Amino acid sequence: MQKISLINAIQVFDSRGVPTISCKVSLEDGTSASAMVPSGASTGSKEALELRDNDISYHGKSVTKAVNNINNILSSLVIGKNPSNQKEIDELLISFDDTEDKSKVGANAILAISLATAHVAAKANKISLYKHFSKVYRDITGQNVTHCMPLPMFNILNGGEHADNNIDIQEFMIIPSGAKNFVQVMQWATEIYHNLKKILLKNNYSTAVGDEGGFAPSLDSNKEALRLIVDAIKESGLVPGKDVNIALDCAASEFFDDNKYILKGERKELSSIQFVDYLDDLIQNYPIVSIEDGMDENDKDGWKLLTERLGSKCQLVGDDLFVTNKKILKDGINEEMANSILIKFNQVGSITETIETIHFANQNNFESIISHRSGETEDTTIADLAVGLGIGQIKTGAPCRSDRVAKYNRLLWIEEESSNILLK
Ligand code: 2PG
Ligand code: MG
Repeated sequence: MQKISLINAIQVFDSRGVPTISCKVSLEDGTSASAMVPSGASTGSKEALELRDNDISYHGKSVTKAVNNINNILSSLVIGKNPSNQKEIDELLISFDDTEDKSKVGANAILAISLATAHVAAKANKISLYKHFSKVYRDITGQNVTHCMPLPMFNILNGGEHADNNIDIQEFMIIPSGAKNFVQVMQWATEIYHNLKKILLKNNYSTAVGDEGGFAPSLDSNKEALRLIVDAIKESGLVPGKDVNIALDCAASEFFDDNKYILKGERKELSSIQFVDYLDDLIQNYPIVSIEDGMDENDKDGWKLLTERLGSKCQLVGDDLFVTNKKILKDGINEEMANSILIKFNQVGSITETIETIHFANQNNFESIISHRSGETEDTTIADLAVGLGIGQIKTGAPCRSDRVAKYNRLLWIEEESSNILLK
């Protein structure tokens, strides 16, 4: 195998026009591949550190320190290494940093190299990236994977930190659960999306979109958002609760203050118990099968109550709660919080640690959902990660805006080229 001969990184821009890192890894024979790092807006407090310059340029958001760390420091650690040895490379970078949150060199710097290394290794071995990810999973865990196409959660109505409207719940997503293949998944999702646009227009609501490509109208309540989505599903000739289900990401940490869940859009202030009742009521009245971050990340009692009350009838996903961190997930499982985990590799900062967390979730019967960030690029690595690790679910925004659609388009090509890979 050709060894790594050069690593270089530059500052590029994400879907919000905010600086991020693009990193290219080259091998001795000139083979090269690059990858880009995403960035969140509603971040969990225990996420690995995204190193930014915090000076006057780019409103403090430039990433030249992280870029320089790659070019001037980290590159020398991995030059000469075999790019197929993902774990060895990630561990070298992690141990050089030697902080809990990767704050010395930046999780964005480490992840950029980690991702680009996987891409160049797949290219050098002349295999698809998803097949390479299966190999890396086997190297790290000793276990084989059955490939599958993931079922997406399409975020078609945006609120919270991702939109300038009055909706408190951050993401209203549709899941085309009854579709027979990924082509049909996309047809249903886009038809519903465009019917929702027509319904919003008919009601004189805005059809401007939020950070993840979903519509961002101001509405009377979260229930109104759900009603409009159910109407759009029916208008598409599909049956809510059978063909298409609904998932929510409350991102509740963003509206939890002074021990209260403050729904500004509905002028409500709810205790943890009352907010669990509120979510229970939504589940009973709408075909909701999954709720992410239903409680604030530090409201442990709220999470336990939510899991006890709704855990048997709904997927409860920990995002800010677990931040893709195996240790934090372990504690959460012991305390009986949630029943599944959202996976974002920039929350933890390397492919190896991401895979270790997914493996731990698998061993504990926790479902994993592979996820984008609200600040994205045209990088499609997460599509291959989902297929290669046999993860049945992905969320990567609305079927709108290239930063979101790029991942869905990549999945369409994977299905086209490998007809034996089926929806989970
Ligand atoms: C989330 C994500 C992605 P952000 O909360 O799940 O949808 O948002 O990247 O802003 O954390
Ligand atoms: Mg979330």
